[in-house]
Amino acid sequence: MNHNDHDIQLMNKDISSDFFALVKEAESIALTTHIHSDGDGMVTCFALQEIMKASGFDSTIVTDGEELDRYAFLMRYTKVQAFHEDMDFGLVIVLDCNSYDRIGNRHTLLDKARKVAVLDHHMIEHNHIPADLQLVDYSYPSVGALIWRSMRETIQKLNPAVRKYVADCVYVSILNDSNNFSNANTNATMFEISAELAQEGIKAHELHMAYLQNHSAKEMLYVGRSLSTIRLFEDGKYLFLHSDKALAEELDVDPSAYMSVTRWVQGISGLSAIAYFREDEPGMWKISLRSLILDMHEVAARHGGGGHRQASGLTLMGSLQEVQEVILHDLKQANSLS
Ligand SMILES: [Mn+2]
Repeated sequence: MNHNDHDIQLMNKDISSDFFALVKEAESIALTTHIHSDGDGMVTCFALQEIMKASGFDSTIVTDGEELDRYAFLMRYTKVQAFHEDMDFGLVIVLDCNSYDRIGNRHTLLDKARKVAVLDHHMIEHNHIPADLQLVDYSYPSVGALIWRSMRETIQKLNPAVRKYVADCVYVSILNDSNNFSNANTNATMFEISAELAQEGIKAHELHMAYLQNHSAKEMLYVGRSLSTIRLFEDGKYLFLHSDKALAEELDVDPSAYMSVTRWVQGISGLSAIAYFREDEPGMWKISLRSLILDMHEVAARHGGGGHRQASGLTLMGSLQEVQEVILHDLKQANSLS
């Protein structure tokens, strides 16, 4: 593997020709995203797969084998395979992720690949994935939005049905990463891109219903039981809640397939920060941090995690009490955003 780092950081720079130069010379192509995939990284994989297919290039989306039911309304010709160690692709395209720390077992895909492309909108972390084509631009609200703008030349030439499909995917990526235009990243760019998507004929209300409101009764029970664990610390400054593995087993659900529980507590008044603890394996807690006033990225990065300044994630090992003590300690030390 021989990678040069091309740092293309200019908003509105079209990467179509650089991208298709890699695609054309690749004998096989994989698309992938970060561990605990979400409606940005995964759905943008769907969109980019369609864009390539429309130009005659076959590709495979490589997952961790997670449940993709919540995206069923966007999966028509989608070609997906769960990762296994024998997989080998000429070109691997990584979306919504730029760090080996967030790619899990699929790092072997990158090690074997002849070429790698990284398209992302997260802050560059340690263990940065070297790439032959890299576009990491924090100014985009989602990686779907980044594709929409930075591959505009290609997207404009697609037939209307494919272009509409891509627009649907990009809109869902924005719904996901903005939590329905309510997160702090909601800005003029987000509305401008959404207006372009509306002009392509997307039905915003239908996509909202299909993506954000299609909860199963079991999912709501899981959310409700998780909400019942809310505890406040330091005079109500920090809100903690959790879902342990036993709850997922009792309800027979795959929580990684569900919408983040944190969206149900964001907006509670008077808080400095929220920490949600989800036990994915016994004693292994995936922790989501949210704050409007403290630097969550710095707290997460201290433990090998990452994300954005107001919304970050990390993983810690231990009992619930142990990991909550670590996070409470770090939140008390956290720097203010200013
Ligand atoms: Mn994203």
